[in-house]
Amino acid sequence: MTTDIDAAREVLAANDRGGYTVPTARLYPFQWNWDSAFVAMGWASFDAARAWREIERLLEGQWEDGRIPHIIFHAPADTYFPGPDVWGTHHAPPTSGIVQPPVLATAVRAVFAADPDRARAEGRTAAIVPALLRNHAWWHAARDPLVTGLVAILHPWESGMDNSPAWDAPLARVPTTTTTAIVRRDTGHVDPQMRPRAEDYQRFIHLVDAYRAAGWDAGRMYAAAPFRVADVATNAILLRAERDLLSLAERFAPAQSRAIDERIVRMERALGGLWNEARGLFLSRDLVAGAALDVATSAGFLPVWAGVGDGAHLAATLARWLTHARFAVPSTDPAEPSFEPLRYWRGPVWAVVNWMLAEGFAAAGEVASAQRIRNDTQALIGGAGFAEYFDPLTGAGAGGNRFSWTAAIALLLSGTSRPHRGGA
Ligand code: 9WN
Repeated sequence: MTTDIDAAREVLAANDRGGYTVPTARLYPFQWNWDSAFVAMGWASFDAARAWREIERLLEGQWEDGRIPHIIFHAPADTYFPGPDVWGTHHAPPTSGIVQPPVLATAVRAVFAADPDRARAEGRTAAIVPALLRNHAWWHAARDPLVTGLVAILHPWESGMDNSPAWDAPLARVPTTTTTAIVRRDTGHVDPQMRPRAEDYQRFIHLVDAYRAAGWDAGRMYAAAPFRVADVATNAILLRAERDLLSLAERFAPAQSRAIDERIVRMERALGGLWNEARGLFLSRDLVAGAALDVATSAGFLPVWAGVGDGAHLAATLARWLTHARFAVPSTDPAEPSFEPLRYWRGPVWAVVNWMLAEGFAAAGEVASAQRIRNDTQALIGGAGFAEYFDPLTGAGAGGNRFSWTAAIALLLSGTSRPHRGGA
């Protein structure tokens, strides 16, 4: 009989394209940055050697300047738009030119801990840590040039929460004109009602055109950006990744520990400053308008994953949200006018966000909230399979299916690990 664990492993195996895992067939036929970090942790629950390959293949896309792009186009596929020709980054292998939430250092630390072959774990980690150090240095230099303690995202895709209602106001400022012809493929694979709207795509591609025109140079992109936001999720994820990198650096690059520690102190203070008492939640900040983005989204809980914030207060806010939804954690507060239960990041539950929140609440001593989130995530996957995301009102699965990061989270939540396959 096939168990849920076997089924989750089979999803990863089916999406394996030779050392990297696509998020799902057809809809996302390349390697995505933050997907791969979660997926590596999933692989590590039963095949640590494969987990290391996932990370190393992602790092094949790292640029000289340290950035790790959000998509690595290892092999051609015509089922996704925008492809490498639109990005025009001239990197080998081809990549996009924007980034995604930096979960990678957290994943490396987790794989390092999970690998039963200690000599292999030591060797692989020692080789990877310099790349992580360069990547985090890039984040601070390129995206926080004024040393505020908060990094900026320059495109909604960089948040990984593409059409979050928190981006509505700053995105409205971005023109809908494009020099690139928009030929969407996503709406041929899944219900257009669930995807970002046509106007969102015009603005997304306007930004790609603008940054391509800036030669993908970090400084010119930052200066030219009509969309510049201190995303609470990206900052929480980077702060958490800095803590994980510090732990790795203490062993593998002790001379770097002090610089990482200084960044942590700066980020803790700045992230704490995004707290909004009225909402009982953290809010992202529009760096162009100089104003808080006053929309309650699940990103606003994520500082708990970075060890920042009052866990009890956040747990109370979550409990209030859940009086309007059956399943934790909706990506937008169901009481918000912009809440849409099935449209991508405007309401649906995403397993990766749930996992980070459950870990964060547990570490903050909010055990009941952590357990509620874990139970709901397992119930959603048990009921609807490894869907891309889930309706928080009905539990229905939506978007793509046989999704890698959902399978990876199922493995992490199952907490079981069977003997490793081993091998190098
Ligand atoms: C753009 C792959 C990615 C995720 C993102 C999710 C979606 C891409 C898209 O799919 O974004 O990067 O084309 O919609 O929003 O979080 O990494 O699963």
